[in-house]
Amino acid sequence: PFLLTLLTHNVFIEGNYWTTFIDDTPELFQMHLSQNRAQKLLHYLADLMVNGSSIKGQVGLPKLLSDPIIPELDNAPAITPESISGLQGWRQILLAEGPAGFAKRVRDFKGTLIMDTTWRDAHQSLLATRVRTVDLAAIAPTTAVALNGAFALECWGGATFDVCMRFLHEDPWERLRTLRKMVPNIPFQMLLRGANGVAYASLPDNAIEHFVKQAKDNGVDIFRVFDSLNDVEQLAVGVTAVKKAGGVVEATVCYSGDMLQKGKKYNLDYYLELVDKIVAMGTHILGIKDMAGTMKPAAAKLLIGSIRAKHPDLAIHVHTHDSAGTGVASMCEAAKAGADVVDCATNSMSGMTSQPSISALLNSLEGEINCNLDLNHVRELDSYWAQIRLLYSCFETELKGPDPEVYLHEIPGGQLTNLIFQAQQLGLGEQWIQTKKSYREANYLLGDVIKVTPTSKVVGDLAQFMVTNKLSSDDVIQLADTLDFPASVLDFLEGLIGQPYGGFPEPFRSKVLARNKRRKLDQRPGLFLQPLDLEAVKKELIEEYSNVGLTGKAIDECDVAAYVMYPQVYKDFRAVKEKYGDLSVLPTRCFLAPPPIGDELSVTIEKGKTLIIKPQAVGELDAATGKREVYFELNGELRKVSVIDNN
Ligand code: 3PY
Ligand code: ZN
Repeated sequence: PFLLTLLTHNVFIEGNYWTTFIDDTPELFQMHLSQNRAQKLLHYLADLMVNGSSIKGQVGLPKLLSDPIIPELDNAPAITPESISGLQGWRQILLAEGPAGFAKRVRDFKGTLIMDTTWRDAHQSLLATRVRTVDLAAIAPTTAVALNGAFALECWGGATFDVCMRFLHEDPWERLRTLRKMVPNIPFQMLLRGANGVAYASLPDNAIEHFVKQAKDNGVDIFRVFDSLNDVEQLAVGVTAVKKAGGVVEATVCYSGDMLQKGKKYNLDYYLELVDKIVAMGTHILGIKDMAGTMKPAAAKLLIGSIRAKHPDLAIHVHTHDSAGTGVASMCEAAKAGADVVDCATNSMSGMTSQPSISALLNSLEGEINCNLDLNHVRELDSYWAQIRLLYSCFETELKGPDPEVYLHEIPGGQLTNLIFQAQQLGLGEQWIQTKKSYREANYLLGDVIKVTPTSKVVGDLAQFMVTNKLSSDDVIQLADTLDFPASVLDFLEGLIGQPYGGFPEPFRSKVLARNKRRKLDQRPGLFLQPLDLEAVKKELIEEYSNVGLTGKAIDECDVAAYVMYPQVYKDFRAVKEKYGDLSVLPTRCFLAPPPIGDELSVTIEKGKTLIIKPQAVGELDAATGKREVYFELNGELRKVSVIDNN
């Protein structure tokens, strides 16, 4: 096609060209780029029309068939770039006063601030993390105005980094930069898995520092850092990285189980001791992360009240999931006991495995505690998310109400949805009952561990292994030196995820490790990893990708960080981008579902360059090639794409 563009260009046709033609005629190159991009997008759409969606986890089609409508806010400043750039929110305080000053101002605020998790944890927990950047960016300016008084938007990290590249075929760094430009006034928070970054196992310390620096430089303000075993050594890796990058440190305690029950391993004394260690390490804000939603209202009152009494000047930020249906009550108690910030999600993206509803919380605290938000704006903003929930309905699980069994199985919100989804494909009957029972048993077999990514995956893998092989807890103990356990279980027992509180279960650990010829680490795994040669990685990526196609861009530090975190996922992401171009420009309804024949799509591939695409027809199957031709009108011209029919 490049040659064709060249040959049909006027200068060529007229015959007066010269050797520096391409340099002197950049619009030609540009024209070719656009045509190339358009062709790649048509290829994606044609594939979708012939073979259907290949996005993992998708069951059926979106329930919203039109593009979502952006709500108007009553009694609010007009939403223009100028008015948004003039907004004064908590981010302006952070920029003016720095992380320590910001934390002090948060602590001094008379009331309880809200962090909205809709852009990260809520869709991670309810919609398999599948919400795309276009749908976040479309509502970003309205959000900047509606939630101007919020402590932060949680919008990055956790599973979003991996899922962006792996399933949505988009660049997580680009997402961060796009949203940052649109929301200059509300701090952005990310979830960092301590020494694991946003991956599932420890990376060398210098890789974590490099990743965190890019995150800070590209738009993250506040870093919630946790370790999946509450291992302080592991936690410190993330905390040190955030301090070096100049971010706000929110070092976090993971809350597991129900501390009100007698005889529990994780009780009030355990948490208070851990908080003391975190305070000694130095944190701007303390995070309390109840990832399974097992912190009952009375526990929230006792825990937050006790920390507040011991550390009157410490800013405290509390996170929960609503799996048991008590999230609003727990966050109300946390607020009353002295929490400075609590987490909620927009109403249509709240409840069950997600965070509690923001309006439910504001209404519950009305007249008692000031949360610095306008209830009407919160309601108006939510009408967008009601549509988005329908748009992504094909990633919903069959969870219809609260699960009070969460106090027994203690499965974190996001994982609960995943496990239900898997069991759902088998009918959600006996399999699901067994999974929950085995998860509980697997936790005790492993020594009653804190369960959150990645330890929750270890427990989940062991539980599924038990269900599949019909093993009871006793069987696992008896057969420990003969069974082929999942790799994640071996990694955990070796010490590759860190050191659990109270030690590893014995003799179970020794038996399993001996059979598998694995070491026993008793220090954090990062101490055994060589620093990564990041310059060499960059060179390798430049060599690999600098000549790839016309959709590529120069390799930068963000590419290096993405590759280091997820090497294969990054490579696959680049391959999909080479094949289809930048898919993030497609509206979600035709990213997930084939556009109907005769439909008209308007796709902006770059500023000022919009494609009008009309699918026209899908041709007959060519038995010899196994292909079909798909016809489109592109900006008024007929185009044809051949794709293999995989059906
Ligand atoms: C994550 O690590 O992605 C989590 O959401 C943990 O709760
Ligand atoms: Zn969470």
